[in-house]
Amino acid sequence: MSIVTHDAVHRSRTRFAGRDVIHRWEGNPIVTLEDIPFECNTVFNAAVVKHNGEYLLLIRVEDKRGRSIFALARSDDGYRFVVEPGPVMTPTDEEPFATYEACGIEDPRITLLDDTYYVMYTAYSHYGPRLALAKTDDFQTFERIALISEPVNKDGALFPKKINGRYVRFDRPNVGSTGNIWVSYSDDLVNWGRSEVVMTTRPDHWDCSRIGASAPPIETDRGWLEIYHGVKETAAGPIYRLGVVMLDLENPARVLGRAAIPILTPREYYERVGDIGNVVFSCGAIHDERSGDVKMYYGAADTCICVGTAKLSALIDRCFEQEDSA
Ligand code: BMA
Repeated sequence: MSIVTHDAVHRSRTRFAGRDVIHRWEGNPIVTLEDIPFECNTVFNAAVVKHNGEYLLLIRVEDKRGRSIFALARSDDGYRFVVEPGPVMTPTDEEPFATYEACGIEDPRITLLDDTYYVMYTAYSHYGPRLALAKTDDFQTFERIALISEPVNKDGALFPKKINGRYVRFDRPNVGSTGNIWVSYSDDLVNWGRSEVVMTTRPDHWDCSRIGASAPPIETDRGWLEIYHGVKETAAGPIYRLGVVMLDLENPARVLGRAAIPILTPREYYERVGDIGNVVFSCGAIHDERSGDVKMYYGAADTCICVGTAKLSALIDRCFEQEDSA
């Protein structure tokens, strides 16, 4: 008689997971509800930055009433994090932000640009999601700069460099239930325009329903490497996966190579089961120039945070693989 134990199932899942170019850390998940020292409902995803030698996660947490807020976690090694006792950023009472953050602040992305840490995030209200920008020196206080899009727009990520003297961001205006990745430019971080579509959903792929920028882009010698998320609507609901694309350094609306297959797809139990199952959703990655490793942080099933690694070179290669090798 053969008894299939949970361990055996888990081992086979882990082998299966080797298909993804991102290697999941064996200690995943790294932040769960039990790690948050204050009461809340669930843990979504996190922006990441290396600051004074420490890894910082700015974590989207849903409070007990159901609005998202941000908590901060610190780590020396990028794997073991300690979450600070209280939230560091919550919806403000100050206008004009208060009206548009009434339902919460979501999906932060941190970019270091000209010695300033910027946080681009989604301000959520009953008018719909729109993009907002704040800055911080210490990750304890956040100065709001501006609301920088109209609704419905999400997945804003600021580039770490100006291009031709202008600030650059990705965004994702929605058209009904679909949406594509766009790029917009600004002289002052407040007024944005010259918007252009970067890339669209692909009808016959894993990213056929909606796409959006995930991590702020990483500069490489082949172009801007962007880790993005793609959604496929199915009879059982959406599946969120992560993929990569390479964009021209001078003109990020020009796609140089786009991987046919995802770099990470939900397979593990903690990615399959949670508040929203079958979700891997990244808001940030750290590239270590010395080792060539990328640590990608991602929310799993809108319930916990995980980390996975890959060589930068492997992610770059993926962008240029031939479609028929998929
Ligand atoms: C997106 C964002 C993410 C979330 C995902 C799946 O729109 O809100 O934070 O992980 O949906 O629910």
